[in-house]
Amino acid sequence: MTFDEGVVMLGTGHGGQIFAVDVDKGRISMVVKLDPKDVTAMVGDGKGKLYVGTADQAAVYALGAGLAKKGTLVSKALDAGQIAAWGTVDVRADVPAGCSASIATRSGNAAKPDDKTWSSWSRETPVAEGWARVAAPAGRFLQYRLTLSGNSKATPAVDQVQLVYQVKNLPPVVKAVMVTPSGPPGREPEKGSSELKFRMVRIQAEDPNGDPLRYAVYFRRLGNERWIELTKKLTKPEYAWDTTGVADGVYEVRVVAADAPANPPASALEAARISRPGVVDNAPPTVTGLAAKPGKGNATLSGTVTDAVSRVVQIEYSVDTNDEWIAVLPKDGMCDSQKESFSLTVPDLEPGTHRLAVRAIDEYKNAGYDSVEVTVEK
Ligand SMILES: [Ca+2]
Ligand SMILES: [Ca+2]
Ligand SMILES: [Ca+2]
Repeated sequence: MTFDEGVVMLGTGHGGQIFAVDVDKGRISMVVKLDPKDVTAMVGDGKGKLYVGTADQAAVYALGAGLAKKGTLVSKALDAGQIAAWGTVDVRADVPAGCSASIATRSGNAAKPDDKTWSSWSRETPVAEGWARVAAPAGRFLQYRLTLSGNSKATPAVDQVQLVYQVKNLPPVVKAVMVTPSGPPGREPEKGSSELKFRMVRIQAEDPNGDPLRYAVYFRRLGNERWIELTKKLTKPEYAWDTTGVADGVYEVRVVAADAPANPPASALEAARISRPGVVDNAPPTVTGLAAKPGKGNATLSGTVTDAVSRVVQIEYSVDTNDEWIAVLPKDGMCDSQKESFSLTVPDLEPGTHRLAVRAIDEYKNAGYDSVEVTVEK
């Protein structure tokens, strides 16, 4: 580092660059980039000459105070993240009379600009004329090169380079469509009740361009061709499907995600995904053959519970009430199928007529009932 007339000269340990920092004007400009990598020592002679010592190729350079006739600045490879069409470029520069500044561009799809796949440099475009078309072909990476020429009294100065580009629209990706049984959405399930008549459709989707997505949700019975629309303009990746009016059976849900909100109709894209098949079951199990055989101070209660589409998960009975339900084990010891038979002894019955009720619940919390009267003798 050296200091001379309000200008601090800084050399970098890496990159071999020397910067002039004008403390009064608050301006930093790169003076030169040397081929050796490390600037290790600098000294000024007080008359405008700067001596620079370098390592990694040891050398001593003498930089004069005069202005260079010509200089170029090559940018690093700018990354658009994906293949982009390059639009226009604007270079904000101060180009004094007798000086000139021009820009050239090249593009490629590999991060390293010297890759063979890169285009060659475009022709030089003068920067004074405002927004100019970028001549480089479409590609993910772009490099620009500024060429500045001065006379011996003045040089151009570049403040800012602005580039406009547009990435290609890519379709959204629907990663998953999950459908889970649910009670009424937004309501705390009452303890142990509330049939699972809703299906929460949860969508995992994203757009490589970061476009906001809009979803359409459809359903169909497994084996049917035609999809039935549930909603078309969903913006949240979640939908509560009320299956109340839907016949019991196995269904699929299809989600179409579109990036239309962020793209004009001609270039908007969409993607679809179908959920795993899932059961809709809104009908309760049926109790058949319910019979009560009186005994001495008891009764034998028997019957069969059947559900059309899902498992019977619970069988209970009650005596002369609908509040207190007692669990019943099916004959095979486990509630694990669509049809379960049971036979049990209801103990401690006073002589007289009693009403024995049976309640059966399926996987989707639909409850079916039946009852029978029995008269116990003394
Ligand atoms: Ca998109
Ligand atoms: Ca059922
Ligand atoms: Ca069973």
